[in-house]
Formats: sequence, structure tokens, C-alpha cells
Amino acid sequence: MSVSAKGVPRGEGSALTDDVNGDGYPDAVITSGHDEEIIPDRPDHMRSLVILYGSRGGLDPERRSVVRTEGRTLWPHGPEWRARRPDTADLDGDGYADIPVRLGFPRAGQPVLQIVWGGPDGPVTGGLSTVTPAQPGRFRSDWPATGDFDGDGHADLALTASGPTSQDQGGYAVLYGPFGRDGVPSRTRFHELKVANAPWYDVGWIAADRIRPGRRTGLILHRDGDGEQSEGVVMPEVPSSRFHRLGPGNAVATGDFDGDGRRDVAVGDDGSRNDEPGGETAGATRAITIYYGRAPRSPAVIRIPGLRGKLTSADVDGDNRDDLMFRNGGLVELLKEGLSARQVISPFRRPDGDYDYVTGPVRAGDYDRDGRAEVLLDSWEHDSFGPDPHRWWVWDANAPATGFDTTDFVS
Ligand SMILES: [Ca+2]
Ligand SMILES: [Ca+2]
Ligand SMILES: [Ca+2]
Ligand SMILES: [Ca+2]
Repeated sequence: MSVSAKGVPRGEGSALTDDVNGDGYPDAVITSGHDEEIIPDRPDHMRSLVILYGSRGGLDPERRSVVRTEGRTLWPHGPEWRARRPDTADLDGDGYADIPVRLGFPRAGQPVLQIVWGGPDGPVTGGLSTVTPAQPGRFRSDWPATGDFDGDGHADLALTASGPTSQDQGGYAVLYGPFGRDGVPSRTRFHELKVANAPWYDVGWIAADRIRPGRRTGLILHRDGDGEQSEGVVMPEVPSSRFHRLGPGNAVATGDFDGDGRRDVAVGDDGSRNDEPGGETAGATRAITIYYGRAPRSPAVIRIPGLRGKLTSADVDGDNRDDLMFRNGGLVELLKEGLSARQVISPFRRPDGDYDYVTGPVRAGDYDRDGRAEVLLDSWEHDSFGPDPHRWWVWDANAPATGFDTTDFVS
């Protein structure tokens, strides 16, 4: 792999899970496609990782690293390519956040889980390690979830995994950190979702809560599906037989939405549907449902008929309650103040306003460390599934949105 860097502030290491250069400011990882590298017979394009560095002045596209992986491409996360937002965690414990990614040769078989290592100047050139757990044949293809699942301060990875005998029996595995630079975890443990205590056991994908110091990270297992909105379970701690069921919805975000200090889960209808006859409405809710961590508070349902794509959770106004940003038809909306207030924050006007563009939130973080999170959004042509969007926006509750273009991000 190769890394080209521009204006990267040199760091000395930090404890943040999203600080790739260790300078104390969170960094944002996005992906960038390149039209000229379109691969025939494949609706996918070669993609690079782009790391945008936080600073006192916020994200600045002039401070970035571009990671290219020499013939391999970032693999989609599930059926929808736009769902990819690579996570970060300090997997080897050196004070620089690392980036686990799935990379594959476009025409060949399954992709491989690899780690891009962070360092004082951003990703380390040549520092790409293949994750080599025990019993690799049991891992199902999936992007990993990052967390500290045993709360020991070392970041871990969780993956969907099959049982020891049947490929159909779904479960998960935790690869515990710290990882060596050879990609080997400290230990690997497999866990099955027992049919007796789970509503289903065909795990399709996995997601984690965010890493919080001294806490065990919760894990979400989501049922496999055929395009319809499917169900999940959330486990506040793993391994455990204790879980809470989540209703149908393929958009999942965690946060503390009511500010009571407990972790909540938001589940939304991302708009995808099963196209089999009779399956068109399976699981459809056209709503966001909030499952509160405080039992037995019942879930809250917020009707949003035009809900599409992913949910992005962050505290954008600094009131110590997480907010939700999402796409509603052609609008971008924000639910804030304990999700009691709803605000339209679009439009995001592109300089070349000739086309009909759609904008949606991708990820969020407090990149300038002022106590309020900024949200990164991307724009793409309406009714188009590609190429990757080149136009990005940084939205800040206290400043005008700023836009940038990744087309010329060769370095
Ligand atoms: Ca940083
Ligand atoms: Ca590291
Ligand atoms: Ca751990
Ligand atoms: Ca901020």
C-alpha cells in the first residue's frame, strides 16, 4: 500500500479511539472513489481511504492522508456501498488509532481483513497487516465492529462467525487486543447465538456501541436478510446470554439520546425492500424506533415516512444528549434536544448546481474539540448508485457548512 500525506499535524500519541495521528484531535475516515479506475463487469470502483485530520479549526481537506492499496479495493459493507464508514480503534495500543478494513482483488474471491496502522504522521506506509485469527474458516465475510468488549482498555474486534459444525449457525467471534503488528490478536473467542435463547440465529452483520474508557462495549447482532428490514439484538455486554430484541430496521445507531447516562439504540427503516413477490413490505416501518437503556421504558417511535439510508448519532449542540441526523426524502433532518425537536438542515448547495443531488450524513465527531460534534455528509447524483460521491460537506451547528471535493485527492 502507499500513503500520500498533505499537511498532517505530527502527534505524540493520545487515548482517543479516532485519533490516527495521535495529536489529541479526532480524525475522520472516509472513502473516495476514482472514475478512471472503474472495473468492467463490476458495479464497484477502486476506492481509497481518506483520513481528514481534526484540529482547533476543525476538519480541513488540506490536511489529509490518502491510502491506496495497490490493486485491491475496499470491499462493500453489506449490500449497500454507501454504508461503509470505516471505524478506528487503537488495536496495538501504541497511542495511534488504527483502521481495520476489508480489502480484496476485484475479480477474486473473498476479501481479507487487514489493519492500516496509525502513527505520528498518520497511516504508516507499508504498515498493512492481515488479521490472522484462530480458525479463520469460521469467519463470515463482514466488516468488523470495533470495541473494548472486555473493558480492559485494549481495543478488540468482533466479527460474525459460524458455529463449529454448521455453516448455517450464526454467531460472533471476538478478537481481543492488543493486536501484534503481524495482525495476530491476543486471543480469539467464538460465541454462538443459541436458538433456545435467541429469536433467530442467522446473523448477517454486526455493529458495536462506541468505545468508552473503562466500560465494556455493547454489541449489536443483526439478522441476515434479502433486502427487507430485518431485526437485531443488542447485548449490553458480551459474551452474555442477556440481550434485548430490536425490531426491524437496517439503520442502527447508538447513543445516549435522553441524557440519563445509559446507552440507547436507534433503529431506522433505511428504505431498502425485499423485491420477492409478497415481500415488498416485510419489516417496513418508515420510522425511527428508540430503544432506551433504562428498562422498562418502552420504545419511542418517531414516524419519518421518507427515511432513507443510515442514521448518524452525535451530540451536535453540546447538551450532553446525542442527536440523530438522517435523510428524509430529499431533505437532511436533525432530531435533537432529547429527540423532541426536529430541524431540517438541508439544502446543501453545490457550486455546479446543474444536477439534482442528494445529500446524506455519513459520520460525526467533535473534530475541533469544542464540545459539539460536526457531521460529515456526502452528495451524489439523484437516482444514481455511483460512482462514489466526490462532494462532501462538514456541518457544524455553530457555523456555515463547508464543502470540499475529493476528485483531486491523489495526495
Ligand atoms: Ca488527530
Ligand atoms: Ca495503533
Ligand atoms: Ca479489550
Ligand atoms: Ca465541535
